[in-house]
Amino acid sequence: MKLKQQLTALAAAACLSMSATSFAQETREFSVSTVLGDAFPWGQAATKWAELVEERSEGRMKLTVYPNAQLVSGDQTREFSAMRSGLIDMAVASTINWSPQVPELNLFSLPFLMPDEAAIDAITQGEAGEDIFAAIERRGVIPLAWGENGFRELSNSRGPIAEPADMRGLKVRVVGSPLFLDTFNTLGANPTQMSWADAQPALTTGAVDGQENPLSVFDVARIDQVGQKYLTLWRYMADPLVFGVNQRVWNSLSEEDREILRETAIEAGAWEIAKSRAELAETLERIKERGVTVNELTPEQHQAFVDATQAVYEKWVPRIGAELVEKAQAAIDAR
Ligand code: X2X
Repeated sequence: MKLKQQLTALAAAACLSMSATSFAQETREFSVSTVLGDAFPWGQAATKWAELVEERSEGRMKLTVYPNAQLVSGDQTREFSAMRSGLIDMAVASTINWSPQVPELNLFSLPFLMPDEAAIDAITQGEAGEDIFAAIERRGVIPLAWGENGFRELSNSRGPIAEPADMRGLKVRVVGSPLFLDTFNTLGANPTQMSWADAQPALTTGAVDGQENPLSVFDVARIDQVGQKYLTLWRYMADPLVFGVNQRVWNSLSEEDREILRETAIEAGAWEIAKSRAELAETLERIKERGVTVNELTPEQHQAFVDATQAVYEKWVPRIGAELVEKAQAAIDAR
C-alpha cells in the first residue's frame, strides 16, 4: 500500500514536471516590428495586439515588440523584405514603408484621394481593401488587419503654407516610395527621402525646412521643439497600418493559433483607430497651445493643391493598377 502510494506520488510528480516542460516548450516567442514605440498610437496598437495574443493563447504565443525599426537598423523601407526573408516574424507597419515592395500600397499616398476618415474606411473595409491584402499576400506576407497612422499634415520652419507657391524651394523630409518625391517636386518643393531616425536630426540642424506626419507624431515627438512652428492642415494623404505575419511563421501555426492572431489583430486595430481618431482634436489643441501657427486650407486653396498634383496620378495610377484605383474611388464616392 505504502509502495503504491509512493508510486502514485512519483507518477503524479512526473506528470506535473512533464506538463511543465511541454508548456514551456509550447510557448513560442515572435518578434513584432514597428517604427514608432508605445508613446504613439502606432506602438500602442502593437502592444495591445501582444497583450491580447498572450492572454487568448494562454501564454502559448508571446509577441515581443521591437520599435524604431530596430530590426532593420532604422531603415524602415526594408521592413517588408526583412519580413519576407524571415528576419522579422510579424509587424504593425505603415503602408508607406511597405510600398516600395508592394506597389498597390501607393494607393493611399495618392495626393488628396481620401478627403476624410470615412474615405479611408471605405477603402480598407471594402473590396479595394481585400484586393490590397491579396497583393500583400502574393508578395509573401500574411496581412491580418488594419490600423491607422493618420492624415499626414505638413509642418515647416519658414512660414504658413496656403497655396502651392508657398512651397517653392521648401526642403521637405519625405519617407518611403518615390511617389513622395513626385508629389513634392510637382508642388515646387525640394523633397529629400530619409528615415524617421534621420529626420529628427535633419530638422534640428535645419538641413531640412519641413516634414509631414500625423498630428499624433508631431505632438508626441515634439516636432515644434525642432523649429517646426508652422503647421498646415491639408489632409493630403493618410497611411493605414497593416498587421502582418511572415508566411513561414503562419504556415507553422495551428488553425486555432492563426485564428487567435487574426481576431486579436482586428480587435487591436479597431481599438487603435478609434482611439487615435478620438484624440485628434485634443492633440491639435495641445499643439496650438505650444505656439505653433496652424492653418487649414479653404476649399479654394485645397482645389489649387488638387489641380497642382494631377501629374502624380498620371504617373502612378498605372503602377498601382487602374482597376484598384477605380474601385477605391467608387468606394469613396459611395461612402
Ligand atoms: O517615417 C515616418 O514619417 C513615419 C514614422 O510616419 C512612418 O514610418 C511612415
